[in-house]
Amino acid sequence: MDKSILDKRNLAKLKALNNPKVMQIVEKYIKLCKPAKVTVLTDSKEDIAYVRKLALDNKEEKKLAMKGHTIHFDGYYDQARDKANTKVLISGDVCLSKAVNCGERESCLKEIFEFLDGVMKGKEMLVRFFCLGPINSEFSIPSLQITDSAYVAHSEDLLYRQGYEEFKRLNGSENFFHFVHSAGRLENMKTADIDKRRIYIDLEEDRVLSINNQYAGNSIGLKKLALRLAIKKAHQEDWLCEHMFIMGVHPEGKNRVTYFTGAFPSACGKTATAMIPGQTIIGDDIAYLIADNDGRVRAANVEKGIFGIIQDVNPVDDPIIYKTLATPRELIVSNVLVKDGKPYWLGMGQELPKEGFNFSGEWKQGKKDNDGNEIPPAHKNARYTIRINDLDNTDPKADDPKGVPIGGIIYGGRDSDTNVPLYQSFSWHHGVFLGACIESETTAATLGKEGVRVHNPMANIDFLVIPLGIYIKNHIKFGEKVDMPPLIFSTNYFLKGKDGKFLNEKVDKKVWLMWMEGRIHEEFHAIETPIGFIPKYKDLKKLFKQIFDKEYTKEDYEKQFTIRIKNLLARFDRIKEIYQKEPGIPSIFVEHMNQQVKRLEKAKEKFGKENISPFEFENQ
Ligand code: SPV
Ligand code: MN
Repeated sequence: MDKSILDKRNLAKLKALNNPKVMQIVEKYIKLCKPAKVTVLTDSKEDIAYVRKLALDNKEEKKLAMKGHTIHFDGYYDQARDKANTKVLISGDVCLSKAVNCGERESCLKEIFEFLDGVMKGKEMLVRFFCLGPINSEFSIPSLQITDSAYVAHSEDLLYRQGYEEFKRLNGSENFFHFVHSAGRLENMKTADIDKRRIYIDLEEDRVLSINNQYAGNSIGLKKLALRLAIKKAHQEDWLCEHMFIMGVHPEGKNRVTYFTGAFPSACGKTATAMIPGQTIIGDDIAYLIADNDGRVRAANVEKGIFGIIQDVNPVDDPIIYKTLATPRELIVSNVLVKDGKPYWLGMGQELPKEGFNFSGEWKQGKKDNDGNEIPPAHKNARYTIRINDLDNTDPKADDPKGVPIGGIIYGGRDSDTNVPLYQSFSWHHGVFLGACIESETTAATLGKEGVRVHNPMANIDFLVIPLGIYIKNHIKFGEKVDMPPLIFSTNYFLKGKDGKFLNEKVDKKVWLMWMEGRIHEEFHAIETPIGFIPKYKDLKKLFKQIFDKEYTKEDYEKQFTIRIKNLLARFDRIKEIYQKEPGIPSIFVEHMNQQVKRLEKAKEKFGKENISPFEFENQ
């Protein structure tokens, strides 16, 4: 190895790990990417500070007026996850699933290795070590990140636990993930060759290769790229790897905490749920779930930070995050509007300047892009990156190596006209069915058109690397393995009335949460409907009064909880069609689908109408 590229000091840091595979990987990508210089980083404060400074020196980040705050811009066409160019590499013609975007391994590797060849010429390669999950625990997965982006490496310091020491604990084992990323050729610090953006998931080598991008959902190895590798690992080792938050729910006046996980498609209220006032947060995006020896499900946060959507974070709707973003600390914001060193975003609760600097460069109100579309002041998918323990509501068990026992699982979606705001599944199996039937309208978190209704089982479809049938089977088996499976609930915060207005206030989710928590402790009865158990009016009325001192009317309840048979049947028709094309769907799932449709048809016949009031089910 050329000593002017990898000097003695950096080499020594690698050697101290005593891990031949780490050495091989680093050497391989030095040879291929041809960086001018390689810097190996440990968990030391000095090394972490080095990365932070490098992001500024490289101009990948700029200081904002508030101490510790920096701004990063992704390119104009690099503002969200690129689903089309993210592929799971498959050898031969193994049939995965309609839902999984696959590429032929050999030709994809050939392509991306060509793109990677010399891509770091004149640049500095950073070699970093992190740990997915709490360190030194059952959940830990050591991960090696190689990148030429100091922004990526800096973000990972905020988002993941340090892992250099974890690699030492590996004792030379090859059991780790690795990620190679390059932002590619840069113009004004933006990726120039966006048309050559590729993210290839190579399950055979437990690695992901990602090139020509900067947006964190594409670039940061440990986030959505590791999620894909971990889904395969979980499948092989009989645990679950989910696109879920973890939170502690604390009902008022009761001396207890009940932990929940929740899976919501991107930009559908997942972080907002985990941040409901008065509760505690463990994680907002990715969870590992294991069945413990006491017959319980335990979950741990894979991350230690939040890469959250900044739109609509304001003192009224998100007071805790707003305060964190408005006080000095180390944090990164991306793709917002900057004027005089201050960041501005959509829905922040104040008027935005008419000009400044944003993801399109110098910006003035009315500026249009090349396609003639007006450029908003800040991108809808603009984000903030913070440490979770910088929030006032961090759960004391956030880093517990044992994780936390899970009492409930919530599946959410964005649905304007079909699902009631809240219901509970009849059983674990029915709950798996419910999660596997999530349908949601697309958002700005992925490239492409917004507002299109798509099927998104367990909100995890974008990240699946195993056939959907196997994934569902794993969920079914997982619940059978434990004595006390969590109760499974469904929420929909986006139901609209005939006038097109939302039927619920944003804050109502706190009431739903307290009802779910109470159900786990057998404090509420419920009404049986064809889709599952829904809350009784009297219980919600009490909760609204207790929590918000608000009169919750019968009319509101009835509008929200009417069972919309026609829309539900249409929805299950759509989903049935998707599953009919999927190989290997477990028979128990098909059975649930058939029973579900039958129950809806029976109710339609019995009540002789398409929209049935919850009171009718209560009185039957
Ligand atoms: C999501 O889109 O689900 C996110 C952000 O959590 S990203 O990192 O882009 O996946
Ligand atoms: Mn996510």
